[in-house]
Amino acid sequence: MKFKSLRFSRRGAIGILLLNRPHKRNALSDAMVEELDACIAAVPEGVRALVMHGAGEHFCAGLDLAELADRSAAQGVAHSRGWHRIFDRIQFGRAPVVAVLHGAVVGGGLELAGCAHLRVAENSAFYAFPEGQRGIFLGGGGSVRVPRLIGAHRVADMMFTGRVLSAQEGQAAGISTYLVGQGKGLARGIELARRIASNAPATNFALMHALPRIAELGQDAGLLMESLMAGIAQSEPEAKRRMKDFLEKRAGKVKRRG
Ligand code: 1HE
Repeated sequence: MKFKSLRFSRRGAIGILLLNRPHKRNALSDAMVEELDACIAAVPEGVRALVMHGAGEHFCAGLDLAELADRSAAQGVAHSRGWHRIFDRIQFGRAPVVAVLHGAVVGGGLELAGCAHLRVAENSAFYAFPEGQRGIFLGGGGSVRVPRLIGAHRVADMMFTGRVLSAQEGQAAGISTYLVGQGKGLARGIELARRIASNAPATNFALMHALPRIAELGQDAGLLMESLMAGIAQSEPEAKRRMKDFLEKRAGKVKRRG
């Protein structure tokens, strides 16, 4: 796959997607967002997990402000809906995504990171929604996805006051679930993606597609959907094989850490 602002490479079952516009701090131009869409659509069949990271000093500086030209309200809505469609395809695609975050993860960059299924942050990462200071609003799904990670009150604080969260604050708030040293993020991201890729496909499907929906449902409907998903997953031959492996002492136990 050849792109101008992205690079896609493959390591076995892992696909590695690099935001590759470092001279503009990986700011998301319309062309780059279209390329993201094309890249996700063309992920080869054998790729079972993706790692997304950014070239240069930063993960992503958000919307390319040079393109925020004279849009009418209707054009603004259409533009935002375009991002929603594409970011939804990342979140609800075929392969889970591990985002590796470093440097600026701001505006649309944080919205993009919010589409991923796991976030690994290097200690250089920082998070902000400068939209609040630029006189605009979130438009790439950030007001839906990021409050689910850190709460609407923290998103509002970041936008009202221009507050910037450090990597440590982002970890404590729930943006990342892994925090690693400078330059260690990609290796950790690939290691986690390999573990994800080794899961039964039905498990990864359930985690990507059922769990976020169940979490939004009321208890009755949620429990029913959980039962449906549980029934489907456990009836797969792969699940039966994995359970038999455990019972016949061929599979690893859960071990205490450290
Ligand atoms: C950009 C962008 C951008 C950098 N659009 N060109 N996002 C923001 O408001 C964040 C704006 N960017 C920054 O605050 C800083 O650039 C960074 C903290 C990300 C990086 O700082 P630094 O010192 O490493 O780089 P720089 O010198 O500021 O930028 C290098 C170049 O990238 C420079 O261009 P040059 O031609 O002068 O070399 C910058 O203009 C360019 N650049 N960020 C365009 N964002 C769907 S709604 C989503 C709404 C949003 O995302 S709003 C938040 C936008």
